[in-house]
Amino acid sequence: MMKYKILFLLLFTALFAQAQKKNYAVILPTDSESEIIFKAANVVPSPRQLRWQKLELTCFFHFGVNTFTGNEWGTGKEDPKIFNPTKLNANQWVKTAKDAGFKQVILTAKHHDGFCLWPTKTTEHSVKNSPWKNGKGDVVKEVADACRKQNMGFGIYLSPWDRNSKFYGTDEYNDFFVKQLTELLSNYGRIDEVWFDGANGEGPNGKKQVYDFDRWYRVIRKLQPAAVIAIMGPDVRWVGTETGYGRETEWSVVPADNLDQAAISSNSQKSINFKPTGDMRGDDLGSREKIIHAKGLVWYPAEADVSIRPGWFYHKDQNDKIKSPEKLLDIYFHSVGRNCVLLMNIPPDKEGLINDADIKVLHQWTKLRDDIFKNNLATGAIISSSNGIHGNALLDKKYDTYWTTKAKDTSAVIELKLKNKSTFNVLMLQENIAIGQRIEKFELDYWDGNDWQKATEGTTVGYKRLLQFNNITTDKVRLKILSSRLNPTLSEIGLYFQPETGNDNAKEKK
Ligand code: FUL
Repeated sequence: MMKYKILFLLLFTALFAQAQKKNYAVILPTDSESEIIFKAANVVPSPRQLRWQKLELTCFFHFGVNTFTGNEWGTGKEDPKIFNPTKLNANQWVKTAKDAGFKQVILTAKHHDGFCLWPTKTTEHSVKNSPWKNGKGDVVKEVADACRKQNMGFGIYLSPWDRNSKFYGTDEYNDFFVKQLTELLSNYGRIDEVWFDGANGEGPNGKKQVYDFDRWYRVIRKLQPAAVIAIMGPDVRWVGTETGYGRETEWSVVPADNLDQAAISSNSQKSINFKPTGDMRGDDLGSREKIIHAKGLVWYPAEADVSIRPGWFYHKDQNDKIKSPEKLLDIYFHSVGRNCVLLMNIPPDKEGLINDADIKVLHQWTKLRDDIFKNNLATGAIISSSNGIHGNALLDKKYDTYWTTKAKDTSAVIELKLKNKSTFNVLMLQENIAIGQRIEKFELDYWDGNDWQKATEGTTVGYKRLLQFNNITTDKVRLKILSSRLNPTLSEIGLYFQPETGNDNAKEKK
């Protein structure tokens, strides 16, 4: 009986500790360095951030008047009559994305030109004044419905910078923007991501607009509480380039010094709202050196955006400049494989279809990924780690179960005796970020018959880490976790073989 009481108490304490975890931490002036590191190791994603991170692959659709003018940034003076996709088929867009492994799409409901892809009540500058479907069409609805039908997430891009609205530059613009947001968040079912672009080309003598971000966030939280707010928003950070590459060391916990400390302390919510300020482009955002001087910490994970083409919008003369399948594979390794979510843009053409040239590349890219990741050569390995527990969780294909160390040790060695002698050149690791991001340094060694040799090494892991290295043939490897902010966790481990693709991937290999 006593045994059950203790078990119950332990379970209750564990659940309580879990429920206590937040996606931010307040740092007190009296906190020591080790207390700050402990706090950082216990910051976790909010449920909406965790759902988003698990998507790995998300897809952008840039579509609008620019598709018809050939511009990248419209002026806002375009005649709505130019918008006339003759074969628009949103099911084809979403199917193309789904077939390539994407889990969610984001549509440019309004780009900087202010042209709205839905028949909004807020402006005449929209599809309702275009010849497309005699002004009765609604691109947002067609894409939202296609996503629902094909079980894909759906998000919207609504550009804060609006070169058409007569309100831009006045207080009324915030009311106008809230009305647009309200329409989009009320009439199209579930919205999973709201993307606020930071771009503004007004220049020093242009219109000045103060965006009421706090109000916008409140509207989103009220109407679509599950949606993440990206870029100029509190949930998802812009990785800092538009190349699709994440940092070698990518921490999801970063300083949040612009947070209102008093508000956080009294905040009973599980996650907070804050506007990103400061430089998010540096090489190092979350190392010990960065966080020990912080006043607050926040879970703020990176999204790596990139276009499959040179431009964000479709231009016919770029049909032969689509990134190669090998380049896209390299991007995959350095975005998803570096603790980021990839947001890849595939712009529909003037007819309103994803072009065959893009589809062809996407098929080849998907095949390259499948060929590598279909066969985990660690499957069936015998796992041992002297100071670790739940080793079997590493190969059970379940993200939520995880290996960790017994007495909260911050280093460990995990040995894998492979089922067969195998040749591999890719390592995959996944930390259980629902517990926190902790691993700071690791190394993979292999047994060459006489001794241990280093295969590769890395710093952060996070949701997913992929490392490529030269071919290794062995039946025994060991993963050394050399440094961690608290007891490390690992959900999954994988060893894969990447066949030579004849590209210059090798230079990325270690
Ligand atoms: C940028 C914009 O200016 C581009 O046109 C594009 O939408 C990209 C995703 O973000 O800031």
